Amino acid sequence: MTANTQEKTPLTLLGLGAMGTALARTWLAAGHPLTVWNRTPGRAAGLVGEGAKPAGGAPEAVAASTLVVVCLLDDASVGEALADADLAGKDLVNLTTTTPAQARARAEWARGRGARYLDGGIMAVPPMIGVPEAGGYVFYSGDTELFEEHRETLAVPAGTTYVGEDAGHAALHDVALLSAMYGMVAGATHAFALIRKEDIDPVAFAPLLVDWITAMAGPSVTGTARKLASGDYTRDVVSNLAMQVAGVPTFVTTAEEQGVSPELLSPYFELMRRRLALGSGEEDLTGLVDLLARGE
Ligand code: FVH
Repeated sequence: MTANTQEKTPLTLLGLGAMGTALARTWLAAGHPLTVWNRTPGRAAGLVGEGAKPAGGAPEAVAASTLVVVCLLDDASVGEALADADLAGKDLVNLTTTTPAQARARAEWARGRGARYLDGGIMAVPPMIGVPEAGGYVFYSGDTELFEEHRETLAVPAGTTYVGEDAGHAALHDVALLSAMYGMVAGATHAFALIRKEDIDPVAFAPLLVDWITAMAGPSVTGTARKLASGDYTRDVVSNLAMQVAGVPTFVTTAEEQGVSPELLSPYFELMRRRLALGSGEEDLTGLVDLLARGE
């Protein structure tokens, strides 16, 4: 241990998977007295060597500290793990990835058992935990007072970004950002497939792809946000929808020529065509947000 444990908030951590173990190490290194529990007991062994106190069961682990952090596989495992624990007077922080509705239901469930509740969505992978320069952080939402009281402790493994009282909003931010990531990765997957059978080195191609995605991401995301906020989708349009839809056959035909399935891009092109059919040719791609959200 590297710091004076007497000044640090004691806490309990349930779940010693890849993420739970990474979290635990940072609190131990920062000098927090830490009680740990994992369904499969063997996973606590290394952490006990680093100063963690193992609990015989989840109820015992919960009883050990006021601040209880949970990082389990999914919402069902949280319910199972805490089924027999006395949560009265506890500050429950749930870092398990869930849906917004599951987070709201879990907040109600915790409040009904006498606990304050904070939900978290981790925007990091385990190697980024405890490495501030890696840029990882956690979205938090739910009980503001709980967040403020434990802010310093929660900031030990990664940065903190509080997004409001609604317990579902941390999960919503988390899933929204990860969804955007999958869209980006899907685009890169298609791009690599296009060059796959050619004499093009994917390693040389990669920085071209990264630079292009990076250059496009900022203006595209910020521009869409501004247009959504103003309600005017035709202002400051750089590449209008009519021009972009006219280019769709080039993308589809190139995929055919390269023997690549267009299945990742086709749904997006279909949305573009539907928006154009509504008479939105002078807009950019912002209107597709409404097509998705309203199902027009
Ligand atoms: N690892 C990652 O890259 C991502 C980064 C972003 C956030 N996620 C979420 O974090 C939660 C935990 O993820 P993890 O990486 O620690 O996951 P695993 O290594 O698979 O460990 C799962 C732990 O959950 C325990 N567990 C599973 N089912 C139950 C149950 N019914 N009752 C009690 N515990 C359960 C499991 O225990 P065991 O299998 O060792 O007995 C592990 O401790 C997760 O929501 C990610 O989406 C990680």
